[in-house]
Amino acid sequence: MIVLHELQLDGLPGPTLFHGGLSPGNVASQGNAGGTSSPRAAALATLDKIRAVLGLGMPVAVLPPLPRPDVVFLRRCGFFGDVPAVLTAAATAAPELLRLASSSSFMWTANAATIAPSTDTEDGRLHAVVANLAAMPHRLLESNGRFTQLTALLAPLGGAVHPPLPGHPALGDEGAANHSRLASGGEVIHVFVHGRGFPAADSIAAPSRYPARQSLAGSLAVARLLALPAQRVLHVRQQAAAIDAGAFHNDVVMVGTRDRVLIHQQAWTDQPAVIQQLRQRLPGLRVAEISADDLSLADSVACYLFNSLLAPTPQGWAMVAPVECAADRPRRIIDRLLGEGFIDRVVFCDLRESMRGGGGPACLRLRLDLTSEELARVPPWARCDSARINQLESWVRRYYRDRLLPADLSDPALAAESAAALAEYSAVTGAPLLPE
Ligand code: SUG
Repeated sequence: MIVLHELQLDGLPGPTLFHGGLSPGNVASQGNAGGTSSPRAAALATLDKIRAVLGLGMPVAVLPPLPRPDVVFLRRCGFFGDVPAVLTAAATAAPELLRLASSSSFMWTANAATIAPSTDTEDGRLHAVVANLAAMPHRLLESNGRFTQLTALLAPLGGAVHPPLPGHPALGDEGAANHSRLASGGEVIHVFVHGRGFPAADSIAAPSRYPARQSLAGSLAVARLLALPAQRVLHVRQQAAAIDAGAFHNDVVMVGTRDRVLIHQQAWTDQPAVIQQLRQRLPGLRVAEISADDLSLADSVACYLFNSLLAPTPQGWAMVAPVECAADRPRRIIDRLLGEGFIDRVVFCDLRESMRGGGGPACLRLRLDLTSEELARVPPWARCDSARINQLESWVRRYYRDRLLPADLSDPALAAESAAALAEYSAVTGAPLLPE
């Protein structure tokens, strides 16, 4: 049997990170709209989290930030001249477009793509489908740069990287935030979770407050492109109540990998039947289902317990949880999971800036299950060890501001700092430099 190694792929936030309130249905994003951000604290916290994950014995790779502000996008919207002229004109005529163009939401790498390891696919190749992120205009802008980055990362491994699905809302796809690869007893199932069906044929009530981002049509297309055999695929519907409580992605109420699932009782439609089916098809699967009495949906969204990482390490299962879970009800649940042997240890991370945009530890990484040969072929520009972290920390301290307000986005000096930061990142690491 081929052994797979989990590589965590993290993406760094960029120097223009701000709190824009750009995501309706994301309670944290809405609540922090317009507040002061700290791009520097955000990037340093991501590096601290990576250091913690490396300390658990897991390999990590890192993607550089995407170029922001996205001047290509602004030019396509009719703003011309040099970069300062484009920024000034956009800030005056269409400040909302400048905010979209400046978002650092690519830092939530779980949304970058959906991945199927080479052991699971019909042609024996690793497949990746870049997410179109069509539900949110600021996130839609990530997909082209992501395709370039992931092709550069995965082509040397022999992987097939598929471009994003057409950016139409009917095909909305949010990547691995709505996908889990479960494996136990020699069987594998890829669980795809969607929030809405085909508009004309949807018999299940839609959420009433907030948008459902992941479409069934998108999930079906992604599963096809990943070349997964039908018996390894299961499509599941999110509960409208979970979306309406602020679970804009399934990974806000569930985390699952290999033979472990941690899930809120109100995550899925027909959840008892789906879990029973998973248990039957995956002998030995361990499911920790948390009742609404132990933690309400609203509290789950506030503390992001289910957005913890479940990390298979040489010393057993580790959980990397947000510091918001270190006390009270979520802490009692974690202690119970420790007592039951569902996890063997827990590490808490302070990811305040990311949490303010609605992203916890699991949002910040994309899981890649790789064979030893594939792992050995991860290109040096993406590999991360403690020397690379130290190098990136000093890079962040040189280029990232400690404070930023949305009003600063039209500052040409910020755009120049951002461009200089990316140029140096690429010069130092050899990472591909994307067009600005
Ligand atoms: O898509 N927030 C992201 C958070 C993504 C979290 N990822 C996962 N759950 N996997 C989103 O809503 C906020 C941007 C702002 O408001 O400035 C934002 O895009």
